[in-house]
Amino acid sequence: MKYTIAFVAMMAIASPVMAEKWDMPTPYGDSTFHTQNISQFADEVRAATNGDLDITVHSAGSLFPHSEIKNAIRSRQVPIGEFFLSRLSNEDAAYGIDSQPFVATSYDDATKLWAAQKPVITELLAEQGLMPLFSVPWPAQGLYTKSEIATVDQLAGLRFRAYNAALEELATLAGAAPVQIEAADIAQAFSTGQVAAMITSPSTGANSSAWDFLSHYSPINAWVPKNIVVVNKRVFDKLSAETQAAVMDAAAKAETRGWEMSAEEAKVKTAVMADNGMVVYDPSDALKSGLEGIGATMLETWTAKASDAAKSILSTYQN
Ligand code: PCA
Repeated sequence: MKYTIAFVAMMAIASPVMAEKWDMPTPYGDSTFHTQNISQFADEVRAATNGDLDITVHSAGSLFPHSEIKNAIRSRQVPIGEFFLSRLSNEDAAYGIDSQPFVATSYDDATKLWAAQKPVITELLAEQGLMPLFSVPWPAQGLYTKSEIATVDQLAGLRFRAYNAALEELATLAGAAPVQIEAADIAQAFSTGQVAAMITSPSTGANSSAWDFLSHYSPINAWVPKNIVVVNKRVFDKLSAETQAAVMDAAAKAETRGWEMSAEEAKVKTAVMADNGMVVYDPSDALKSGLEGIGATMLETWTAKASDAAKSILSTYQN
């Protein structure tokens, strides 16, 4: 009896300070700047809450495969996670606008596009009980091949690594054969001959040692796609006001820091590829105009599928 009372009393004192532990899955590996950024976010939340909220990052799809992360947060299997935003484009075109070729191709464009996109996708995510915390772009996407590509025609017939529906569509329109492969599996897919070309950032190219299986890189800078960190709203709402403020504050810092890291990556990792012997060449006018033609077709398809809210992103961005 005495023990019980003492135990209950102890629990009453102890529980308000018991640390909340959150698992945070991401599809990307530890050497990815996004993963480093979210790890720092987790560290800052832990420090700001004196350990009351302890977030553990699980990288490289080790906790959930990429395709399941959003639904795992929705169903509260995990409270928080990171994924590639345009992977949700099958749910609503609004999620996919940052992966449409030649809509936003620089960080300035991407900043403007995110400002227009954020309110629309915030509302869509809220319908699923989700809340975005921050979003960070990858460097602009470039073309990786085994020889110099002068025109889009030269992509025809190539097995082409894709990471979302838009890239699959682009590859198909170029006459190539898209194969979906996660970033963490790139090196293996190339070395086993599953694919022979890809479009991704210098960041992912360098992190997967592209020079081991590819020789040419062209910074076509076709789009600037983003990752997003999302939290389950019900779980977030249960946190104390102080902890919520600490999370929001760390999120704002992570977004600013992440955009800076991304710009730095674009420079550093392109140099790393050149240092490792890859031929870095500017796209020819013919290649550019061929890709722009595909982009225009894709944007027509996107617009045909887009809701009024999704279309408003484009008009806000373009005005
Ligand atoms: N890297 C990720 C997404 C975009 C990028 O630059 C990938 O290749 O899967």
